[in-house]
Amino acid sequence: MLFGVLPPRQWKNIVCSGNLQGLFMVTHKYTYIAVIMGAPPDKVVGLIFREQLPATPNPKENCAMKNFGNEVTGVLLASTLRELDDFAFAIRRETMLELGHLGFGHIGGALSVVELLAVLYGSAMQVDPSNPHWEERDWLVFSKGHAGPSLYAALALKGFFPLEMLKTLNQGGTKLPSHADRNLTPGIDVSTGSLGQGLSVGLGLATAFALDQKDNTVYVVLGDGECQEGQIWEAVLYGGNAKLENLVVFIDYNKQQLDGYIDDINPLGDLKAKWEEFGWHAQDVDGHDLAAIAAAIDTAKDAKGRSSVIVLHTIKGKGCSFAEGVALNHHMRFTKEQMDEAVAQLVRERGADHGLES
Ligand SMILES: Cc1ncc(C[n+]2csc(CCOP(=O)(O)OP(=O)(O)O)c2C)c(N)n1
Ligand SMILES: [Mg+2]
Repeated sequence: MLFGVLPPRQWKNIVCSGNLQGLFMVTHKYTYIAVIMGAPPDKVVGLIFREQLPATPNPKENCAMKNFGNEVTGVLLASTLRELDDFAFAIRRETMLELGHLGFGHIGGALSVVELLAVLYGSAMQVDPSNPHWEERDWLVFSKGHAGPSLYAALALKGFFPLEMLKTLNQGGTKLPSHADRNLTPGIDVSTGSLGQGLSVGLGLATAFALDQKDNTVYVVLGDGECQEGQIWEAVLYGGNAKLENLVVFIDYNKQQLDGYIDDINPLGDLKAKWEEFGWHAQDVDGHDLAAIAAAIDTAKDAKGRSSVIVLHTIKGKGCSFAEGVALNHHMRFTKEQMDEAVAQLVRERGADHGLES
């Protein structure tokens, strides 16, 4: 734990005037607890830096932030984080109920990206649920389209369509097919499911927005198994050279693909180092840490002159008792009772985490 004096900075999400000073402590590689003088301490939970602090800052130096050459670019409020936490919980719960209603589906890969979806639709993305084709919106290319169920849950909770519709998942005449389809579902920008293509689509979109001098940001979500596709690496080469500041790519590095563990089939190794080698601004992040994801997106958007990738270290099947930690959890069959029990367990564990009675 490290304390120091925080010099005045540009704050994005907090109103303050005069010479702002505060105390900070380093508790995590990416997330920093701060007490801002004059602001209720429980309101500020994190500061967002342009670059991360050194892994082991010297506590003997009573150092100000500037000693690390870091620039604070934003403040994460407790209320924002609480909202994101509630949103992530709701997305996970609705995804499980949605799949439980159907009795089978891509549960593993849907649940590993829940926190990412919560940050994207809860704070990062500019979208208008009442006008899905709003011209100024940010675009999401959900390249691992088989994880559609959690994206549908996020879109429904955000208000793009009624929650009731989730019960029609993958059934005849539905607007919510197994894989994402832009012609059917409000809020889906690009049809996906044929793995390997989404990064190329995202690069094309980002290039077009840049040429048109538009402010839209393009987000792309790739699977780790998907990164074994040849087309991905052709696109990584182009993306490194194209230096698209309006593009943020995520890799859901859940270490599992369709039929087993990545390391047993075709290891990907250090993805951050590989993309960096191709010229990208790259970050490794805990993909279930909401504050870390939010901070990483902020840092990515501030990375000048480079396209950005965020490698999310995640757990396939996260939060579902019969799927998490299971080798073959890519596509599973389950009974409604099994899923109801798993949802009940999820609710109990959340209660325990929050110090509530179950
Ligand atoms: C081009 C192509 N080949 C094969 C498939 C079948 N397929 C669907 S999901 C999947 C595994 C994807 O693994 P990963 O990218 O790690 O996604 P996760 O399920 O872990 O999210 C495969 C091979 C496909 N959809 N597209
Ligand atoms: Mg995977």
